Amino acid sequence: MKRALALVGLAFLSVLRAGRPQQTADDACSVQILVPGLKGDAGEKGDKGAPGRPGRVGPTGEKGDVGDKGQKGGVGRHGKIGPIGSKGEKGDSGDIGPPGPSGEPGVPCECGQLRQAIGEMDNLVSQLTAELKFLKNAVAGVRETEQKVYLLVKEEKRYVDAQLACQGRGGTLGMPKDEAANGLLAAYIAQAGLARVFIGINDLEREGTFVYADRSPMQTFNKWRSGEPNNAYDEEDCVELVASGGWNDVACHLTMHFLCEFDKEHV
Ligand code: GN1
Ligand code: CA
Ligand code: CA
Repeated sequence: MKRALALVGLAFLSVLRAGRPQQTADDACSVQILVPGLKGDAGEKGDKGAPGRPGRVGPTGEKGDVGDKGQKGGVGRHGKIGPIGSKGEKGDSGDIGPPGPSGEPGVPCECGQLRQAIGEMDNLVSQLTAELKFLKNAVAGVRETEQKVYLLVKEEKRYVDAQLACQGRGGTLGMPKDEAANGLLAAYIAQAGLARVFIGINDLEREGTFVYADRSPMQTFNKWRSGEPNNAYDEEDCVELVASGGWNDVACHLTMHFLCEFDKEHV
């Protein structure tokens, strides 16, 4: 502790004498004080220092100009197999092949007569079917498709009475739901020399929403004549088929001939 105080005192004195000439050792009353000497000459140039550490990474530079187009690369690997394409059109028939080898000799049988009878019956069935078709068309005056039988009724009735008359026969007013049925019915009334008949389509329940007589909604198929349905005079809620195949909405209270339709399943 004492030693520390002495050093502080010495330092104090050296501050007081700053600027005076340096004292010598012969000065009896002086206290010996250590003062730095004059600055020496510049030393020789040192050796080249070791290379410094790399600097920090600088900020991202501006995007450069688009470079020249590179050379075309080589053909790549095969890609994944694509989806199966749509079926192609049927090709032409091939040539008739060579005849096959002869079969085994048949077992002698007693059924020759039976076969002959079956063949004759097949012929008869075909003949009867043709005759029945003729009778249906020419005598009963009906037309048919695979599922339906159509009957043109040459009685003049209003729409609701026409529908009741068809129902009384076990059917409904005719409901052409595709081009084939509509074409068949149009030809039917044209052959009969009629211009128009009621068919089973109406918008009685909701104006503008036409449904078939069995209440099924109209699908995409329709044969409206140009400008129809127009609900003329604000009173046309029933539909007529004209001989050219078009549809027109007409007033339900008009009377005209009509077409009935029957399901073959129920005939
Ligand atoms: C007929 O009566 P008229 O010519 O205005 C038809 C309408 C058709 C119209 C087409 C009873 O009306 O349903 O929309 O032609 N009415 C009758 O021009 O046949
Ligand atoms: Ca209407
Ligand atoms: Ca109309």
